[in-house]
Amino acid sequence: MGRVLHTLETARREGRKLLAVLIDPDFGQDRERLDRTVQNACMAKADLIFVGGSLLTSAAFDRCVQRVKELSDRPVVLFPGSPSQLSAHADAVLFLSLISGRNPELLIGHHVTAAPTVKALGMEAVPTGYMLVDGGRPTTVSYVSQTLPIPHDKPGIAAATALAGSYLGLRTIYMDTGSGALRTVSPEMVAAVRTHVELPIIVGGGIRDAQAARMLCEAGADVLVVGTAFEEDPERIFAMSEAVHG
Ligand code: 1GP
Repeated sequence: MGRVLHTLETARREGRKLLAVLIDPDFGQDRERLDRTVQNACMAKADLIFVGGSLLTSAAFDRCVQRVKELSDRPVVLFPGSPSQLSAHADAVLFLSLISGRNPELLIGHHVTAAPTVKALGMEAVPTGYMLVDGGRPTTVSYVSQTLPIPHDKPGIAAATALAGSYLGLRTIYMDTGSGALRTVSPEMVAAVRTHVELPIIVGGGIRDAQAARMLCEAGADVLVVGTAFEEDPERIFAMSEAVHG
């Protein structure tokens, strides 16, 4: 088993909560802010650094991953929006199947394109069931993926989808309302998924403060992913890390 999946499963077993700081590669164009975010993530003992986005508008993806890796003593994990978002500088890639959607390219198509490169790079692939949940407004991921998010108030659909993902052999479930969402996944939905699967549960989208982080952890999330809040203010990493780890 790879190091990142091992980290997730061990934390899940031991009841330790993890914080992942998400770096949008376009945001990485601002070198000073990127450096500060990664340095703060390390100082605050964030557990993982994710790099990726549903749409890239700059050509600096590989350079961004390289810079994050140079500065970070944390595992660097790709969270790719497309097969072009692979880099030899990362430690692992979330091998995402968008199981809440019915877009065949995002269920299995892109994976076929990406698999030989992942193998050639010798990179750990973490089999991940990605579930997009309505977060109050359309996000880049819902637009780009052309998929319908799971309704915010339907925890039963999320639980059934996650359970199907676990029967298919996926090793972790990522519930996301998308970057900059107005609402996070509800604690009720996280709790419903928690009762149906033993897998590590990753939750992201719209997490802006320590209180939201605590509620999601108490509901059963194992890993919280935060991007936008730290783009706005990299100093928030410290309070958020305390909330997740405390
Ligand atoms: C998006 O889960 C991530 O895919 C993080 O979302 O940018 O809203 O923190 P935010």
